Amino acid sequence: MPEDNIEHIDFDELNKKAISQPLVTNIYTADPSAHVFEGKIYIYPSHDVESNIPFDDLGSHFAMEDYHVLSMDTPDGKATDHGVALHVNDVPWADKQMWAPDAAERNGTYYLFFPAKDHEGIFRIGVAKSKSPAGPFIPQPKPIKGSFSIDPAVFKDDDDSYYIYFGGIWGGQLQRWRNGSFNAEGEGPLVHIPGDNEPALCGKIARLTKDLLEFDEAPQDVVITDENGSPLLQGDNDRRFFEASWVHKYNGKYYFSYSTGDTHFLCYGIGDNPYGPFRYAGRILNPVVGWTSHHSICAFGEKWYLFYHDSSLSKGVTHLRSVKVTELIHDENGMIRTIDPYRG
Ligand code: FUB
Repeated sequence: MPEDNIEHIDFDELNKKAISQPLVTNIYTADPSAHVFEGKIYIYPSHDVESNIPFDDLGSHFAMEDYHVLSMDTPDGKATDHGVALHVNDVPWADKQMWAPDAAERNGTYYLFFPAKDHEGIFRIGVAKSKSPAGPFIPQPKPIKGSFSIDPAVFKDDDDSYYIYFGGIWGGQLQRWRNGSFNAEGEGPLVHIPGDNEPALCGKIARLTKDLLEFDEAPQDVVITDENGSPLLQGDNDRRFFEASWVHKYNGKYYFSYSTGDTHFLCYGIGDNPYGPFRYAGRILNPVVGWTSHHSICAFGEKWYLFYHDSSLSKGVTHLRSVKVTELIHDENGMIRTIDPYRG
């Protein structure tokens, strides 16, 4: 139910049909990355604000300036907003657009991974550290060397290796790095995008160094394949990668999930190792109100949960979103049951 349809929506009715309600209403939040730290659920979202920047296909209206951390004792409990955890003014290399972040813990230190545009207008990924999962976080003076694009998600494997997944097309600039360096020509969202019959642009993965502050290897493609093992094509808009990478491990398999962007689905593929390839396996979440869809998947106790967002609280304003949570079910074959965010 993307933005072009919102004038037909009765939001009171829609909210009655919604399978879950915003976790907080004092601020707008989006792109929730959830983790269990110290026995509680910590959520690292974007903090949406009204900037009055006109809507465009590069997402300039997503002009976020800081991050707040939320926490909950249980998935059905009340969420606490811990206030500002990091502000763009405190990050020497960053200029604007503090988009979807993630966090990781190692040896009692918490690391916040976040994208922002640098002073040349190029998205980079930074790291900030704290002794508390709620922050405040102290940023590194420079972004991760060789980092680019948006939507970092950090996955810790059972052998204590940490991997960072990232990338997003259109406003996320992934297509501008297609040939290995930033192409300064042509800002439009579709410039540099492959043709419909070419392999789709891929999200990226790199193992992190032990201190979690740098890439330990050159980023590689995260390939999603179809039922015949061929890479998905760029024209396969209902299934190909757009942004919002996330990885979770279930019964020894690796699940790579992501947003299809302009077709508004959250989808996933299954692989045998963190690098993939990931065989396309289906949809996790049908379209929500608002253009974007972005999520995380997190176990708490015996159950799994999908953290996601929609724009129902702002009555359809695409850049004013609210984080929500609902249970996610893997069936007996390990397939994820598709979730409809509004009943009936
Ligand atoms: O929140 C800004 C951008 O919108 C995120 O980086 C994307 O994943 C989309 O949710």
